[in-house]
Amino acid sequence: MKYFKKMKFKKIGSKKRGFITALEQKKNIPFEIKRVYYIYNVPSDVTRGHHAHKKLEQILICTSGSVKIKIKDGCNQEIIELNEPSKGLYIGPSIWREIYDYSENCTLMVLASEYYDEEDYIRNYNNYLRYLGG
Ligand code: T46
Repeated sequence: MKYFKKMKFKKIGSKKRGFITALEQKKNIPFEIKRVYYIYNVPSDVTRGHHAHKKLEQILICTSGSVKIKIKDGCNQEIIELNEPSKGLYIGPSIWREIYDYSENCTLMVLASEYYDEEDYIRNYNNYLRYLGG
């Protein structure tokens, strides 16, 4: 799978008892999960991200609160809001992301297809455009 895609996961339960959402690699998660990390306590005026990855695939899930993600592919851009633990955003390789408007109670959980590797990051937008250009 490439590029980016909004995902909706099954909510099991009821308003009365609460809900469970299960994530299973190679089932509703389209890759083997090698790493999970989460981002939290981000001040509302901070924008994180500002990078693309060469190989990494990730799924972002806002397990509490809300956050916005600006996605760019070199030509177009789209803004996606995550505000439900049963919703996710798949981001494949070569996609630029900027993450902002973290609500006070936001916890952004990320499932990643690879271990952390700084060599996989493109952290400069001009270098990103050059990378896309081949
Ligand atoms: C992404 C967005 C959604 C580690 O040591 N291990 C890790 O697994 C990660 C993710 C980060 N780090 C270190 C690297 C930096 O020294 O934590 C520091 C902050 O990382 P960064 O500035 O890349 O954080 P964000 O929030 O800008 O980006 C992160 C991920 O790095 C990135 O892959 O897509 O969250």
